Amino acid sequence: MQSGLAAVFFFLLGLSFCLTIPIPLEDSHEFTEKDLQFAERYLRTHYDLQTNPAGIMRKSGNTVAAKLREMQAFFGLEVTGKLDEETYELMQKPRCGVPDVGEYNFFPRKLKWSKMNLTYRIMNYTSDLRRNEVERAFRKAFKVWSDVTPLNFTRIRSGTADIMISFGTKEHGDFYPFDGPSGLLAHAFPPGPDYGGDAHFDDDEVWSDDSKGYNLFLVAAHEFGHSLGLEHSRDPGALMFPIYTYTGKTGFVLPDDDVQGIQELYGAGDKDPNPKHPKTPEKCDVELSLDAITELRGEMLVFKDRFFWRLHPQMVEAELVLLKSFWPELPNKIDAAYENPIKDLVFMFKGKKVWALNGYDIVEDFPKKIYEMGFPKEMKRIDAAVHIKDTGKTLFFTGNKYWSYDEEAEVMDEGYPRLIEEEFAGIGDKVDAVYERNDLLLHMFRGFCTKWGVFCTNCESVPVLGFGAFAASDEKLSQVKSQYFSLR
Ligand SMILES: *[C@@H]1O[C@H](CO)[C@@H](O)[C@H](O)[C@H]1NC(C)=O
Ligand SMILES: *[C@@H]1O[C@H](CO)[C@@H](O)[C@H](O)[C@H]1NC(C)=O
Ligand SMILES: *[C@@H]1O[C@H](CO)[C@@H](O)[C@H](O)[C@H]1NC(C)=O
Ligand SMILES: [Ca+2]
Ligand SMILES: [Ca+2]
Ligand SMILES: [Ca+2]
Ligand SMILES: [Zn+2]
Ligand SMILES: [Zn+2]
Repeated sequence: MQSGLAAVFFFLLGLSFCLTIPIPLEDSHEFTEKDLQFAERYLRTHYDLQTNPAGIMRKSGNTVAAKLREMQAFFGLEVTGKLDEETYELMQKPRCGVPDVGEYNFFPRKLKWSKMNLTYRIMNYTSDLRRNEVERAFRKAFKVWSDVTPLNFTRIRSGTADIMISFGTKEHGDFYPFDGPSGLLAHAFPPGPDYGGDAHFDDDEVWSDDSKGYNLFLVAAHEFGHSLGLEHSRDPGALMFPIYTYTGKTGFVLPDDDVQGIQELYGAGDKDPNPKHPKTPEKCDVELSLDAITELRGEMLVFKDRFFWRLHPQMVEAELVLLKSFWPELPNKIDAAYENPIKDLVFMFKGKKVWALNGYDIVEDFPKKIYEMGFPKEMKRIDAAVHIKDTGKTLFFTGNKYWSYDEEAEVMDEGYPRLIEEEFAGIGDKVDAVYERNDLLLHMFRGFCTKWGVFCTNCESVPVLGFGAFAASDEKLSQVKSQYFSLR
């Protein structure tokens, strides 16, 4: 008995010198001690990683691995249970301080207010914005939720409100301290008495009413979702997704996933001014059509509305992310995209504009107008684009025609545009998206692309045209075509 206690005591003593629990690592990556401590803290804050001695004694590595797996599953990453570059990158993104695992939400699930008239009070302000800007941001944020529910929010200036709002830094009165600039942005408590419903904002952030720093309205709208009883969503398009993405200055519309969530708790209101709530695309939706496809440094990106799927060559599952989370300056939806691997650039098209991207960065002098590439001035948009590595040409599809662009000379080839129907008989007279795959075929998409093997294992792709055929005679071209069309 005595010695048992002593053992525990010494174990605890040992603990205080051993700051980091072993974190399983992906072999090829190197992390510093500081990185590992950061990762551990992240898992403790957001995934209820327990650092109690009993847990460590029994299965230290397992617990961390399990939490890593939980996190990777939440964000749709490859689930390895090991810390890899991608997982670590995600940990560093600015986010909400509320944990992602429901059971750890300090409280039981499905908490909600039992009344529809709720009050809020702004206890103090940030110096980053004028007072009326702060008030407007909060009013707008509450309206996001009252528009789709019977809830009413009334601001009071004294006394105790249901939702008390304050700005604080580091330790600020609860046991969930903030962390200085970036990292945790804010947190809020689910419905209940006292702290219940309250929302705290980290005043070490720079708050704004536009794209600078963090947009107070967007973060507040998310936090008030917690104040009303919502948990984090795995849907990267949802407002309740835990990671911050600036989605543009005007026209915020609450995504469908959040509407479903809040209406499950409070029902629908009768005054929704904008009943069109964007849905997040699903890759196996039988009615899915695509906006654009391109490669980017060995990954394939498949664009649809505000999103794209990332497909790593070694990964089974495609990861869905918001376009704005990668390229905040790009529009919310694009028409066409292609990669020029020699220049290490991806070109994206929307309307009459084209952007050149080097990784995350927009190349200087872009966006440009597409007529600067040689398209007629009156052309309104490009439907699809693909770069053929073998020939150095890029094909642009627009309406029922296509063009060939010489990447090296940076001019349009003579003799174009030609009719799509003439050269690619059978595909129809319009193309949504096209890409060249390692199988040396152009894959072209039009309308619903329900049969695409890269996405759904029970689907098959529709390969069209051998790429070598571009340099070959017309005779060869038609051979290759008929061969592949017969597969459909
Ligand atoms: C809620 O407040 C509104 C006015 O702010 C009032 O008309 C309504 O009766 C109140 N509802 C309840 C249930 O108290
Ligand atoms: C919300 O407020 C409006 C206007 O003040 C009122 O008509 C409505 O009854 C209120 N809703 C509830 C549920 O109290
Ligand atoms: C705002 O109020 C909170 C809670 O009362 C407090 O912790 C914090 O220091 C205050 N912040 C400012 C900027 O006054
Ligand atoms: Ca912070
Ligand atoms: Ca409260
Ligand atoms: Ca398109
Ligand atoms: Zn949150
Ligand atoms: Zn707090």
